Amino acid sequence: MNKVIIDTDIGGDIDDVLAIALAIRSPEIQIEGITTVGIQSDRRAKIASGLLQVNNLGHIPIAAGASIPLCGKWNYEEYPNQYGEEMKDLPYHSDLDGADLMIRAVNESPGEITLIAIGAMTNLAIAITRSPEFCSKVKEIILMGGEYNSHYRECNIVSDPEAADIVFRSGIPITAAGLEVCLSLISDTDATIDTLIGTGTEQSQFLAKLVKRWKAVGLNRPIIMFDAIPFGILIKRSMVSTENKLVHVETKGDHTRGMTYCMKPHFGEVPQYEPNIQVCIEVNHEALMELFAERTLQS
Ligand SMILES: [Ca+2]
Repeated sequence: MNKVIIDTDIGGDIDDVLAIALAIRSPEIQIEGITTVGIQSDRRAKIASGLLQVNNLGHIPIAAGASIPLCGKWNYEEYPNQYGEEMKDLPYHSDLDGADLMIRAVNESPGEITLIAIGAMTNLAIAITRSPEFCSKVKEIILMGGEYNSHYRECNIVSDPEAADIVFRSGIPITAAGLEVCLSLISDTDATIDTLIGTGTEQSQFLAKLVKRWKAVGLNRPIIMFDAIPFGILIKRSMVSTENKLVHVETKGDHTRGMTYCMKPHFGEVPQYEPNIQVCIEVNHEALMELFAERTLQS
């Protein structure tokens, strides 16, 4: 059993809520709390609350976390498009902010909590800087973010590069899934809505409504399940293969701010540096999407 805190920008892209639904339906995962990040983090918390309510999991604490990044302005803004007025009275049972909910969880279960980071890493960075013992008490971080074999400013990093930099330098064991291993995790949007409606559970009706709202904002692309990979890793680590790399987050460049930069030897020399991250280089997309369909769409 893996105890997790899920740190999410739920409500922007649709994969967060679908991936958290996968976690809820996975006996390998025990959710100890959910923290939200991004513009209108309180509305995001209410969307998470809606998902927990339809699963009778209203006791799990949710904290509305950082709504601005460390540098004070989002480089990338995405409002929670799946929020609806019917959610306005949904409760979430935590007075803590995102960082303090994480700190409390690792203090209560030192060495046991995996932090799943599927949004900008602002809450994580605040927890790391706020609590001196935090890093030594976290079991590991599994995150979706960055791009490790080409140059691209991936959303979760570019949203708050300073926060990602703090996380990548923290010394906490990190496994990262970059964009390059996510793009084959595709689910047709209309087929997903049809399947969810056909499944007929309270959760599937809730998810169908959210997918329809997301579709209405007009991204005009299929669902890409970026955020399912960290949960797939927890469910079955052999679903991915990884390589140890030293990765820096670029925080200053005119054109490169928010990129992840992998150090690598170019002349066959022995690297003189210590890796800080296990980077996913291959993911069993078929197995993960099968798991997603079985556990999230059809139950
Ligand atoms: Ca996300």
